[in-house]
Amino acid sequence: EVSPSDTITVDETIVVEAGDTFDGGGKRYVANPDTLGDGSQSESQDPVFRLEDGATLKNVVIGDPAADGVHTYGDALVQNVVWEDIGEDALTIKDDGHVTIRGGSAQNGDDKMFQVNAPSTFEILNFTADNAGKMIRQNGGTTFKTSIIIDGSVITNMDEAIFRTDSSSSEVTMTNTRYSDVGEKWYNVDNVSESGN
Ligand code: DGU
Ligand code: CA
Ligand code: CA
Ligand code: CA
Repeated sequence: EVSPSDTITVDETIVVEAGDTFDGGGKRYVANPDTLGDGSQSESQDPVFRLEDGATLKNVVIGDPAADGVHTYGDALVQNVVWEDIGEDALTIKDDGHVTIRGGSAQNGDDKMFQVNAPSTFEILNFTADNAGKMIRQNGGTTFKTSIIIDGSVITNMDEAIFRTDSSSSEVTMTNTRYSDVGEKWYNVDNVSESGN
């Protein structure tokens, strides 16, 4: 891996407007801890990137501190994004949509990596996930349906699970993925389909 030589401190959330693409060119973006957040478990932090409906975020390294990571509002593509040290969480689905993460990696989350707060299809393709409490958490107590698709990924060192939900309608399909030390793997997930793992 080549470490980015350019690091950009983000003072105010970078908004990628509907349908637009933000290409970071491999540069590292870090949160200003005084304005966005210090990457702790505080729930009052702002995201580094906010993706409006149809936005694409690509070729970005999110460094430490990562505050509240990336928030999506609608459909989004997150391609070749690396979280070097997850903040409160790495990415949150804030509004209904089809969110795709393609390539990239995330590591070192104290609790959640991906937080699902709205009905969605969430595809995670060719991704590397290491060291967190859980990789994906549907917001506690919610009963909407989310469909998780994981393919071609490598998942290691989750204390609790790959996916945890409280919703009996949510589902996960995982294919062609290597995993180890992922706790219960599926925590309260009623609908699981797996092959080639
Ligand atoms: O118990 O605190 O949704 O980070 C509820 C949790 C939850 C948060 C939040 C988030 O509300 O984790 O998006
Ligand atoms: Ca949280
Ligand atoms: Ca961390
Ligand atoms: Ca959060």
